[in-house]
Amino acid sequence: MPETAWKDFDTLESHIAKQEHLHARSRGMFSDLLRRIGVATKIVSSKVQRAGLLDVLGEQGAVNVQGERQMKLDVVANEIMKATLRWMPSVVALASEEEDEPIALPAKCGDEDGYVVLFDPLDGSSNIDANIPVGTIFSILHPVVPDRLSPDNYLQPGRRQLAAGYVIYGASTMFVYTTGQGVHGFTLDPEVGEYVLSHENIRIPDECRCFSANETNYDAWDEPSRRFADHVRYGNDPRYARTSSRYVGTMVADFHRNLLYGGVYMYPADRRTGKGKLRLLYECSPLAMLAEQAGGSATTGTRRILDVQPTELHQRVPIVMGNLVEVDLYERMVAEAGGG
Ligand code: P6P
Repeated sequence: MPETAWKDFDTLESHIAKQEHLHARSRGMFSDLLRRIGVATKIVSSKVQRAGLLDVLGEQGAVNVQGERQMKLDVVANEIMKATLRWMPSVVALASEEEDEPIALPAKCGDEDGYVVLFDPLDGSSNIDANIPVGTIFSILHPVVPDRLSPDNYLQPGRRQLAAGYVIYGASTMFVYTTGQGVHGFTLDPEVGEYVLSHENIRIPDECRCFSANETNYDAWDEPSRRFADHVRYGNDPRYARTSSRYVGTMVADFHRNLLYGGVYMYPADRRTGKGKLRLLYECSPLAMLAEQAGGSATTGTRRILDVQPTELHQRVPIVMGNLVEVDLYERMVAEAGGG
């Protein structure tokens, strides 16, 4: 690292501390919580980076609440997140994609000052055996009632999130987060063991370079979704002259690339079930907060993702997320078809 860079050696810890004043009631607990999420993800990163050498590849041999086959690393990452956060004096409850129900914790502080942490411990885990990037996604809320396990505390619309972020375990490990003051990215320096500020105030470029969707589902999409995909892929709009189809199958990886390059990610509802695949509380809401903070947007087609009132912990929603222009266009096409 060039000498000059050390002068500005801003780590996740120092950057979070600067955000601390934004949460006056937090008395340092907010910083502690974000730092602990950083610690947990460094541990997860160490497992992911050595996955081929440890007995953590392959399936766990169980099915989670989602009805999905658990990978060994799903379980490992989930246990690391729980073990790292469960002793936090400020955390009143945890909710995980890998847990059927939320977990109440014996927080020491008054519940009204506490935090509820929701997370997907290893997003895209089915890719892990092929060494394709995976990620951890987290969302932080304040509880709204004293009963720690009350659904009111976690069934909150995404606009009430205090912070949201993800860690992508790829060619490098990056921690990307927002507290409502922009989106900032930190690259893990394995020699130092610190997340170092590498991408300050990320803004999504106003160019739709990437179209990200599982296009084998095209025939199951409703008409506006098919019309939107055709417009971006085959239309004669010069805006899409340089647009390429890019789909990893890990939401965090597809989101991260589109955040830096510009692009749109879509996982519409299946026409038969009327449901989307991605989970609202610990996938769509946190990434939607990041998208909006970076100048983008995220919609179900008829509603801003951050305004969706959750009704159950593992609720799934359709989502189109990325450049503001594309999300607005999709919403218009849905409205023209009589949706919304
Ligand atoms: P499909 C991974 O299982 C995930 O939840 C997201 O990370 C990813 O974008 C999506 O599902 C992939 O789903 O149906 O394309 O395999």
